[in-house]
Amino acid sequence: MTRFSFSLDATDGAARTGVISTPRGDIRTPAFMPVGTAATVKAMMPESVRATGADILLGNTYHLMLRPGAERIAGLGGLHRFMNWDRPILTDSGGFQVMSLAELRKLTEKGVTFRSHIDGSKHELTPERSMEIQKLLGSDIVMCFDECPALPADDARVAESMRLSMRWAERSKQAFGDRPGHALFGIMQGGVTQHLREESAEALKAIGFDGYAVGGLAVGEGQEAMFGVLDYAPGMLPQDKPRYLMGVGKPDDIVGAVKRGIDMMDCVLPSRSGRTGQAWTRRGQVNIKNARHADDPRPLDEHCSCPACRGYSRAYLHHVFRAQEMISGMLLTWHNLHYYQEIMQGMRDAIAEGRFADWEAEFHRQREMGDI
Ligand code: PRF
Ligand code: ZN
Repeated sequence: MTRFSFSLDATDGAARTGVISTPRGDIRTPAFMPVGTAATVKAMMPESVRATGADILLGNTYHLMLRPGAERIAGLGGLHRFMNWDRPILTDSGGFQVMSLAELRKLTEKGVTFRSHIDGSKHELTPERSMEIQKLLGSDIVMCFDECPALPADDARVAESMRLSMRWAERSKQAFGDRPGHALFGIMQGGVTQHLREESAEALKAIGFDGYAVGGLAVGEGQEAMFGVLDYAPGMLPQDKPRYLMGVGKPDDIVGAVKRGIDMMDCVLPSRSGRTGQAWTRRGQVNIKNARHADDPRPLDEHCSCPACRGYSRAYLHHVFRAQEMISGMLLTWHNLHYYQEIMQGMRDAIAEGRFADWEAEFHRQREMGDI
C-alpha cells in the first residue's frame, strides 16, 4: 500500500516543486486546493473540478459536523464516496471556522463550545473530537485542532493563543494515533511576531508531523506583513515535509507564497468570486457585471482553454449574470479554478526548469497591462 510521502523534485531560490503521494493519488506541488466546504465545490461537478487540474480538495469539519453530520457521512461510506470525489481530500479541523462563523463561542483549555450558525444547536469541538470527525469523514490529510486570533492583536494575546494551539497540537497527535496512508499536519501560529513563530515551529517539530501549515495569516494583516512572515516562517519548518499556507489567496498572494517556499494553498476566492461575477484572468480582475461587456463578442481570455472561454462571449457571461442564471456561477467558477490551476502548473514547470524569476516577472507584466 502507498504510504503518505513527499518527494522534493527541484528548488529554485526558496521555491520548491515535488509530489505528495497518497493511496488516493498524487498531489503535484505547489498545489492549489479548491474549497469544497459542504461536500461540494459550489457550482461544479467533481469531474469538472478534476478537469481544471485539481489533485486535491479541501473539506471542512465545522460545516460537515453540523450538516449532514460526521457519523451520517461515515455510515454512507465516507466523504469521498458521499461527494463522488475519489482523489485526496484535506480537511480543516474546525477551530478557525468556529471562531469566524459560530455563535456564542466559549473557549477553554479543553476546546470550544458554540452554537451552530445554521440552527442555533449547541456543539463542542476539542482536539479529540476534531480528530474523530476527520477520521469519520475519511480525510486523507487531517489538520490539527488550533485557534487563530484575529489580527491585529497584541503579542501577549497572540502568544497565549499560540501556546494553547501547541498544547492542542500535542493532543491532536495523540488522538490521531497511527494511521498508515493518512497524514496529520501541524499548524504554526504566532501572528506576525518572529520569535512567536519560532517558538511555534520548535513546538511542532518536537511533536513531529507529516506536514506543517502556516496558520494565522491572511486574517487582516495585509499582503506586505504576510510576505514579511513568509520571508522567514517556511525556513523554520522541516525541508523534507510539505508546507501549507492556509486560506490564501489572490493570484499574486499565491505566487508570492510559492516564491517564499510554500507548497500548498487553499482559498474560496476563485469559487466564491465566480458566483458574484468576478473573474480572474492573466490580465487581472474582470467584473462581468460591468456594462462595458454587454456587447463584447470576445471571450474572457482568448488564451484560456476553459469551457467558459472556448464557448462563450463576455456579452453572454454578462447577460447570464444579470439574469441570475445558474450557468453564470458555473462558467465563472470553472474559468477561475482553471486559471488558478494554470498558475500552479506554470510555477511547477518554471521551478523544475530553474526559471521561476522569469515566470514571475512575466506574471506581473501581464497583470500590469490590465484587462483587454
Ligand atoms: N487555522 C486553521 N484553518 C485556517 C486558518 C488557521 O489559522 C486560516 C488562516 N488564514 C485559514 N484557515 N485551522
Ligand atoms: Zn477561461
